[in-house]
Amino acid sequence: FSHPIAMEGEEILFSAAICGIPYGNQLGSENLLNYVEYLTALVPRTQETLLVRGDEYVKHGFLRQKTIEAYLYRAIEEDLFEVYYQPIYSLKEKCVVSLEALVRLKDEKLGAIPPDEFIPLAEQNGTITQISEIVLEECCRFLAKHVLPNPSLGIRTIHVNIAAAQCLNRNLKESILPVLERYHVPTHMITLELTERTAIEAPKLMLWHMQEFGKIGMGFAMDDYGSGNSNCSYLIRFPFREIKIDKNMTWSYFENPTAKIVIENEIKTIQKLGLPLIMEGVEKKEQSDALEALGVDMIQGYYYGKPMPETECLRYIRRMHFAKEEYGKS
Ligand code: G
Ligand code: MN
Repeated sequence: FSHPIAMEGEEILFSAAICGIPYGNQLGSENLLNYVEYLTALVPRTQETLLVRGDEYVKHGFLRQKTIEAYLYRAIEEDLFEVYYQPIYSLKEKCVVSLEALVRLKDEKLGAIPPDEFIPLAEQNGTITQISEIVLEECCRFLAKHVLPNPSLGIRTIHVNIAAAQCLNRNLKESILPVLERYHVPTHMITLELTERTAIEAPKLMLWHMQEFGKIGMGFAMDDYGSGNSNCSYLIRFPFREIKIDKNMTWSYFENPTAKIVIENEIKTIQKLGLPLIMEGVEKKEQSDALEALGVDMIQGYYYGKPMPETECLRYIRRMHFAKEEYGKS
């Protein structure tokens, strides 16, 4: 394998890995090949032949992944996902103006499965598309039942995350719009959140999607701004309607003097572009006050509320309005 093999005039280089699997028979023959894939993906591959050996820890990780994957399929089949809503607070209007829908998954035996664990798996095996459809449907039901009949709640839009796999589908709009229509939800009441990484996977198609959605009044927010690379090019290339600065950027703003300078400039750029800005991951009052002084429009983070089930979220918003009115009177 250390020399290229000539095939129809092309030189092809193969790499190989030898996997050492202690007690492989415990995994069952149907899992063995998957385990080899899992194992080799963990190690950076070079041209040289590698010996990859899985220990108990690696095997445990593999089996956990298998269990969660099986549960994902069951959760889709049996409608076991829950949608939580996290408030997005306007520092200018001093109230909650929108919500981000966040999918949650629990199991009696497995406990709460963190989204950081099941979302990447769902992205890998393609079930993310079905999960996103479930979340969108749930948001529309929530909007129709609680938000549309109660304008005094002040909720203008719900942010819904969309995945790269969905954006590769030219019929994205055709898969989203009928759901809104079924619940009589106006298009501006759903905002689609997209990470930098997603946007760049198929940039031409993404641009076209954004224009098509723009025509029907549906906007895109850039999610996790600052977590990918070549950030400012995204601002130039794509017509985002809103920018959400990643929570890690927010945290480094308050910890690292260099990050502070860089992020302050990013904020100014976004403001000059006239784009509304949401800072994520705000956990303390001092952070909220400092960002308010910088003219940041909106804040999302534990300080203004964790992701909550719908009833709790509605109660929370009403309590915030009540507190604001009481404060106004005094
Ligand atoms: O990538 P995205 O921004 O969509 O991720 C949102 C995730 O961040 C949610 O899972 C939510 O629970 C988490 N989150 C939101 N606000 C905070 C915060 O203030 N602190 C921490 N640690 N996590 C947060
Ligand atoms: Mn998001």
